[in-house]
Amino acid sequence: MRELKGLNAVISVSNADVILGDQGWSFSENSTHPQYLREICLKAAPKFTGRVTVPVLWDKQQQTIVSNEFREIMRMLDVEFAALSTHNIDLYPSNLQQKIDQTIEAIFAPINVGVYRAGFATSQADYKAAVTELFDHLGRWETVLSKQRYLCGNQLTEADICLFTTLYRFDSVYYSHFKCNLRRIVDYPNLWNYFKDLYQRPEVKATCDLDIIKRGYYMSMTDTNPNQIVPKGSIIDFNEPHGRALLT
Ligand SMILES: N[C@@H](CCC(=O)N[C@@H](CS)C(=O)NCC(=O)O)C(=O)O
Repeated sequence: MRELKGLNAVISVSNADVILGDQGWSFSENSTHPQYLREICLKAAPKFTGRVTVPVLWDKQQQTIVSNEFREIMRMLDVEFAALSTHNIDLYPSNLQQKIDQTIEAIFAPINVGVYRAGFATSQADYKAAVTELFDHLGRWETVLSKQRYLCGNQLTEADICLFTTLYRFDSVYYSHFKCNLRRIVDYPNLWNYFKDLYQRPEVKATCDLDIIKRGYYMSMTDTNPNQIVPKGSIIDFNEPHGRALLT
């Protein structure tokens, strides 16, 4: 969202280290702020003892956390920062707001969280329920995307950003590491072309790094992957033609 809205000069980014260690998220290559995200969170909430998660939107002037919730930060960058945006793009247009909210909600539990429910399941029944629901919902969006270019119609919206993040990791991480292996995204003609359509936007591509993603998952989760071996595949060409412009 930061790239799409052209907010790079307004909001800086500190990337956490790739591997999530015992002390939580760290910033070993950034000397401009504390080494651990927990220390940063404690500045905002000194009594906090809960999970420290990324992303965090930090207010440098007030020295506090604005938000640490994905969808809320996405909306803030899109709407609250609109006056500072250098790109003329609105991903939450007033005529589609209800549909966008419903779509984001509809994909969150079964898809965005569903892959984690499958991957972290500790019983066959929980795994089966999560995987069944996940692929059921992917199948539904496959049908929707056979008729329209984007999730909410013929323009890119916040809902597409939300689905993109899961689709990007799917074939290389969730399919094997999280056992979401009924199908790959490349096996769904519409989802796959839709994905490439989003990926091939320069602002989207600029934020993507599959090597970092793979190392992050396969090397951090040592209970499921104790030898920290990062698989070589999948061989995927995200730059293939997508043909989606025909739908608009
Ligand atoms: N409430 C947050 C949760 C974010 C979240 O779970 N982030 C993960 C990485 S994708 C994390 O930081 N996990 C660290 C941990 O669980 O220790 C949101 O939905 O935005």
